[in-house]
Amino acid sequence: MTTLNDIKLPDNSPTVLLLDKHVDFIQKYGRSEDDYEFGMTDYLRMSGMYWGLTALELVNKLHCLPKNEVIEFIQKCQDAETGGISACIDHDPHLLHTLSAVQILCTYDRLDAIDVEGVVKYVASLQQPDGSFTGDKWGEVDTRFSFCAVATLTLLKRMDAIDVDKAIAFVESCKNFDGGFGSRPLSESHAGLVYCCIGFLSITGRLDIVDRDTLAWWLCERQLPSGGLNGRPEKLPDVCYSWWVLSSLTILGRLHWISSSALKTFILACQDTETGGFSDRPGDVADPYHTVFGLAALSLLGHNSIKPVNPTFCMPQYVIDRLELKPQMLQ
Ligand code: GRG
Repeated sequence: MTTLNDIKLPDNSPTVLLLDKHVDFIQKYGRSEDDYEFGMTDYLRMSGMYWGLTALELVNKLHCLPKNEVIEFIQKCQDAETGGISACIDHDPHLLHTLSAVQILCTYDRLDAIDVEGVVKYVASLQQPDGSFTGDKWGEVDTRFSFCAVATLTLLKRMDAIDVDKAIAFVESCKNFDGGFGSRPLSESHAGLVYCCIGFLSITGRLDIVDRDTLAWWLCERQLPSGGLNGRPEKLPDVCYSWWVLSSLTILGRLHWISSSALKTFILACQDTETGGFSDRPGDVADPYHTVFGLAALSLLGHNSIKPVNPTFCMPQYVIDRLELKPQMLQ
């Protein structure tokens, strides 16, 4: 049931984690060419693979996916000319899918499977004179792409390939009076973009730019009476914001400012008891995107069946530890 800008959790909502069902859901998702989802998700298949694979590894079931097939698919998605990686074979490369592919390969410890220098060249080619990044050759600028660029280069240990100071100046210019960040200068604060900018600033070691208390307060105001979080004022709660908001609060050291128990109740209520997987809100159709961010948020809340997740990269913490990144990149 929907009330004004919030929902009421159904009385029969699940209250425990349905782990086996989620593993089954991810394993089966989009495997059949006859599936509606299979054709539907071509344009985001690489990120979809990152969501599914990360969800499985967080619950220690990565072996359920065909590792060699996944790696071969990534190799076929790297564009020989630009070095960028696409969502799907024969699509144009995009920064978002390039990051997803690098995240998958780091998790498998198989960065050697792609042309790493090609990726570095591609990311650097997307930086603009004002320090911002476009997502691809078509030129849309967004702070999401600033995050994707520095996250990719950090995982590849090649931050030297871009002008980091200019990149920081652009992200700083997207800061708003409420402490939040938008997609471009003067754009409305949005929790998804707050995550991108806080993640970016944690990687670049410039969290000093953030008005921590003002922003953490704005993030806490995202929690609604249902326990769920929205992405901006007057919007409905959605499980994915459990991740975008919680990861930001974790990086800012203010996770305890929201009600964890109310949020946990909301997240668990978004599980599909029949198919497995999580949906945006109770009763909606489950998908891998909401499933990984539901599980990752529960990990930040300390759920003991889920591996620790890194709040900046949304990858298992042990993978980030294995990379031995510099301390400021681990905040
Ligand atoms: C490695 C985890 C990870 C992410 C990569 C792409 C990216 C970086 C982050 C995405 C952040 C995000 C969700 C941005 C949201 C952009 C936006 C303005 C969405 C607005 O969508 P609406 O209007 O949603 O459909 P609301 O909930 O505001 O109604």
